[in-house]
Amino acid sequence: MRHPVGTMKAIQETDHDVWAAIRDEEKRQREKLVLIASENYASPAVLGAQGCVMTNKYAEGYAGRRYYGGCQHVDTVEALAIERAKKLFGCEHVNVQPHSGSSANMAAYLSVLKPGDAILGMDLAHGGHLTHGHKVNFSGKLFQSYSYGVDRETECIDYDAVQRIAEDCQPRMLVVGASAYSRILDFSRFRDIAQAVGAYLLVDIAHIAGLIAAGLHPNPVPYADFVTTTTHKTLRGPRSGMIMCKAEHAKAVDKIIFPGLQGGPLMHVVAAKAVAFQEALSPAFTAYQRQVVANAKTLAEGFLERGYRVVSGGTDNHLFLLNLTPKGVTGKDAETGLDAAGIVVNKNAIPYDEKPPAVASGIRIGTPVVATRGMGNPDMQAMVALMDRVLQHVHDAKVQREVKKDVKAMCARFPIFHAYQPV
Ligand code: DSN
Repeated sequence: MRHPVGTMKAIQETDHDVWAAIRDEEKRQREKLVLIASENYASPAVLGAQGCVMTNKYAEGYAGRRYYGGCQHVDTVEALAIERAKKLFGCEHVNVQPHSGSSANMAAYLSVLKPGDAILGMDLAHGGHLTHGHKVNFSGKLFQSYSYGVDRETECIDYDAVQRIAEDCQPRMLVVGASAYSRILDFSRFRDIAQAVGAYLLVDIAHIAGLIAAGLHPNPVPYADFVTTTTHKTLRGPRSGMIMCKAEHAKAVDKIIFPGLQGGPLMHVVAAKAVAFQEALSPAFTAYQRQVVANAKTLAEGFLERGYRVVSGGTDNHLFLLNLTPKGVTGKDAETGLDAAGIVVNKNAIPYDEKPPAVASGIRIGTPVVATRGMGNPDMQAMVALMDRVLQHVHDAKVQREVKKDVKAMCARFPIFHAYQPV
């Protein structure tokens, strides 16, 4: 091999089309302001591990109980990932093999439930997630699914209403967690509701895992039977998943992940999780998460000052939803207009939205990426001004071109590493 593992040069020489697409994607990430709440920029060390030779290794099973020879070194990284995850979250047991958050959730359900059992989760249309019981997803097809949402006035979870719904539908599993909810989740109250109806409690912390690791959001581990997460959002690791649980569920969880649902684990990704967890244990990571939260607050306040409607009136975490109805702009048009100006967000339904999801009345704004770039509160204020300008003239290409220039200049002041040596 002439090139170091994972270099762009090697790809360029063997596959120009893929190389060009990766180069363009890197440029896009460098030159645009990414405010997608579920995205982050992984470190060079995480990317390096994810592009390493461990992708070549089969390792079905668990350390010391593999179905293949030659697992000494992948055993080492899996043990490190487990040890570090336990330190980060204080869990009794963890399985680091789920390929994604969806796989982790499927495993949590199937470790203790049977098809047809009832589950109760947050409605996707109110900020929940597909895998929490949506009818188009395995979780809504395999199980009898029920949902709770947010209060129409406060736009926050109404715990008394959750309790009433739980008493009515008697779920075997209460599912907590969201992909578009900006407030602190009360895990102790959810645990009480689950206990009152004899349900298992599953908390999916995919969005807030980094905040929890840094102590900036309460940790559900002491309360929940199962805690699942992705590893690539606020946690800033590789694109993957993980499942934590009480010791009593350890055997069932391991068995359902392998051989129940998955074959060979992606050991290069497990290695990258170990690297990311080590990074997350550092004081720098806590400082980073503080900035994520501070940036979200500054952005939300900036929009409120300019007369925008922020769902629930503000944020306690890394994201918030803007309700654009009073501005006469749809989520879809806002997403398109902002992207043309170099600012990347996603259209998002607001609670009780009257528009279809493909149009939506809002956008979701999150700060993990901009904080990773090193941007702080003054930059957020500048960003509100730029976004406001685009949203006020959402179809105006001239405004978009002008803002794009400012965005590019702002991004240049906060360079990202090059994932690969530029060629
Ligand atoms: N698709 C993710 C998000 O954007 O929140 C959740 O899985």
